[in-house]
Amino acid sequence: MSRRLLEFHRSPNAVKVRVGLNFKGLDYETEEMMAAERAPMVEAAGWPMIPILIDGDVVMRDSAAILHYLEANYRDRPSLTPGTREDIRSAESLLMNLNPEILRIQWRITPEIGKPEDERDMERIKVGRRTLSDALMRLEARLTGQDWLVGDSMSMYDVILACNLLPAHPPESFVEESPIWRFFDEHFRLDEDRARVANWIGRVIAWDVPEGDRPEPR
Ligand SMILES: N[C@@H](CCC(=O)N[C@@H](CS)C(=O)NCC(=O)O)C(=O)O
Repeated sequence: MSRRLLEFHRSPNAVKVRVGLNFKGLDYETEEMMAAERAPMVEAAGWPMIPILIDGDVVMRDSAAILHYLEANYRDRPSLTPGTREDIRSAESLLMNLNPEILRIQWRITPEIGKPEDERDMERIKVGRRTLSDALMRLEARLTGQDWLVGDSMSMYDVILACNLLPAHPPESFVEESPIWRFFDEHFRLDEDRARVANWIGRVIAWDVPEGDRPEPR
């Protein structure tokens, strides 16, 4: 059975899906899409965005929906679903609180990324970084006594939130390959201020590597 992931390789939403597939040990091929040519995405899934997963006859779009799809349909594989209803609720409410703030900060600084360095509004960038660091204070505290958001193993909520926070702890290969990720590396890396959050992001993206280099699922 063929499984294909249409993606922009360095998109955090694509990372979420690769982490999910890798964690579950599901084989897949990736196809890099081009921002200037959206027809293949629209043809495959009826919208012009990645990630799109084509799993045999099933087509899924939207990273969180894809993770839910994998969880609901590959239950004999290692699980990314928290073990209790309380943990699911607690993780969902954490995401509901943090995600809008992360997105707001991202949107505020996005226009600066494309500008030549000497035209960037450095004050806006600094405020963005500080606001992000402040927004992560409680998460930093939560991760003090535990490795994962809820329970004692990685869940899809770790995958979603950690990948949304990739600008705070950018993967080295992304930084080497892309000016956008160099921007985040230079201005948004929070490894010192929010060390536990940074380490936790690292634990999640440790799954975005070739088979053989991955951790053991728990
Ligand atoms: N909610 C969607 C958002 C998908 C999304 O925003 N994808 C971006 C890449 S991260 C995209 O394809 N944007 C179109 C573009 O960059 O031109 C998801 O989680 O998958």
